[in-house]
Amino acid sequence: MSKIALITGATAGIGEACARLFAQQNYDLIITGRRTERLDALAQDLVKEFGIQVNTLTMDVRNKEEVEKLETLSDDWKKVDVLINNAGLSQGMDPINAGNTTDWEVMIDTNIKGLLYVTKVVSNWMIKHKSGHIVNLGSIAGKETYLNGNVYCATKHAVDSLNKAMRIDLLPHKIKVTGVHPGAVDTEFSEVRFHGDQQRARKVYEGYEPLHALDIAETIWFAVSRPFHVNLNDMIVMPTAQASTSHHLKELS
Ligand code: NDP
Ligand code: 8X3
Repeated sequence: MSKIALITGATAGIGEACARLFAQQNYDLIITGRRTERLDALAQDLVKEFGIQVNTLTMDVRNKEEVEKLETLSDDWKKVDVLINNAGLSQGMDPINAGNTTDWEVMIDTNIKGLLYVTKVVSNWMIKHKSGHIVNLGSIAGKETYLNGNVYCATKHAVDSLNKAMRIDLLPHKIKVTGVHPGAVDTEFSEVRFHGDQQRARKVYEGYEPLHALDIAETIWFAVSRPFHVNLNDMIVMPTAQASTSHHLKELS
């Protein structure tokens, strides 16, 4: 078997771009997400185009029992070299007093608890095999807080903290941990945030060139392809036209 990467949230956006790029680099893949049809279509594409092996697992990272189904993979597939903890989302954008508590729970359960459930399973495999690299998708929202971003920002601050914690806890096992913190990336992210309102979602990326999913996949690949003695702890990646979560230079593009 070639090297193996496990990518959560591979049915769209950054996760899908990572799957394509790692396949191109001859990695075998475990791809996960809730939308089975998309997982199957992506797997078929990658096998056909790159001749790699792909294992798909439909799972909701919020559901501990579903995540634990990872343990049913064969021992060969558990030799995961790279875990990309990418599954995540924002839902809603309201002031704290008007926030939808279901949206809050979805974000907390997905972005924090889901990432933890997956990490617990896969880090134990990595410990057993005495190597591995975990890449956590944080966000510029985990470095800054912006108007009405409250709970999403809090979940990504938690990811930032867990990223540091994992690096300490997993140091004795020689497992690398990298945090990747993008600014605006043009994916399905805003459509999900605004509950399917495509017009509102499009506006987020209007008037400047945002990042594309491939930009983040390439950043992750750069981190993963460094020699063993080099670890990129933390990578903040912004569109050139975005200085902070609230400052965009619309004339640049
Ligand atoms: P997309 O909406 O395009 O993709 C999100 C992926 O996460 C999908 O594959 C989705 O799969 C998966 N996902 C969401 N919830 C769950 C769940 N409960 N269980 C399993 N999978 C889930 O967004 P992006 O590609 O932009 O987002 C990827 C990551 O990058 C997220 O963590 C996001 O917070 C982060 N990020 C995004 C930025 C942006 O501007 N786009 C900027 C900074 C960080 P499915 O629906 O099939 O389950
Ligand atoms: C996504 C980027 O600025 O919309 O994490 O929070 S932002």
